[in-house]
Amino acid sequence: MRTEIPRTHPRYESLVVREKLVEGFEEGYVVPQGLIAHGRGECFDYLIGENTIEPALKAMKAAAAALLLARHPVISVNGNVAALVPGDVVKLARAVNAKIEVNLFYRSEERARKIAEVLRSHGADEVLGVNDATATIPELFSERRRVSPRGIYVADVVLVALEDGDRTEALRKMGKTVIAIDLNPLSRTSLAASITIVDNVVRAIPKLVDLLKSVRTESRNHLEEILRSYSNNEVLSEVLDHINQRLRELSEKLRVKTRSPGEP
Ligand code: PTJ
Repeated sequence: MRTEIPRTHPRYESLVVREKLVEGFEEGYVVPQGLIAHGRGECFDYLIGENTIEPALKAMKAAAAALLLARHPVISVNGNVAALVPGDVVKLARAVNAKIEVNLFYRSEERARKIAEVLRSHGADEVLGVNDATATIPELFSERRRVSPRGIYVADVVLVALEDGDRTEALRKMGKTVIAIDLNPLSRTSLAASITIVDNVVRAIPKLVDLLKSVRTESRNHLEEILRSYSNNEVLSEVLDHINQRLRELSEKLRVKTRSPGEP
């Protein structure tokens, strides 16, 4: 870590996460826009309470079922994800036999290579999307359209984090199940994905790996039932209800504190 953060600092965890992104930026694989995106995420994390909330757990269960039932699952990795959770991405890929593919909004071959190196240094055997991003997602005009013909292009289930709405919509149009991890329940990605986990990627991926240990023992029929009964809109509504209720409670607490003792 470039800056030593005192362990006693009340926001130690959050500051360590920031440092990881700054390191990735200095090493040239996180883009400056990634730092801005993280700040946006932090703001939503404050609103949900910096915890994995019940609707996120519901979405994770559906995500675990979708990944276990998939024939060609792929985990898509960008600069921020590589900086924050490289080891957990490798663990998740192993747990569900998924391929890992680098896919970038601000694509350069040098960044893609660096991200693949980071993932390999955390144990990935194979990383797609570097030198082989020769297939194209139809109706998508950003650099994210470039994908591997052995990876995202043929995947039936794609897990994305800190994603943009355009690609999520384009992947859905291709008939794929998209699992998104996004702290903003109102983003186009969150609204367009098949399953949205509204949680910080640093909590969500390790929790998903953990959850898979129990979900993987379920029968195929039961996994299919989990997916059939899942409603992403319902889960997103529950996230908004959670934020709404939390803000009301916080506001009430402040009101109580400001009342003088004799006041009704
Ligand atoms: O590495 P590249 O070139 O692919 O670029 C990556 C970024 C993140 C810059 C690019 O995908 C981008 O611009 O993303 P957006 O459109 O800013 O969307 C990022 C979304 O992720 C926003 O909805 C944020 O609230 C959310 N977010 C930010 N940090 C986290 C997060 N969600 C989960 N965990 C986080 N730590």
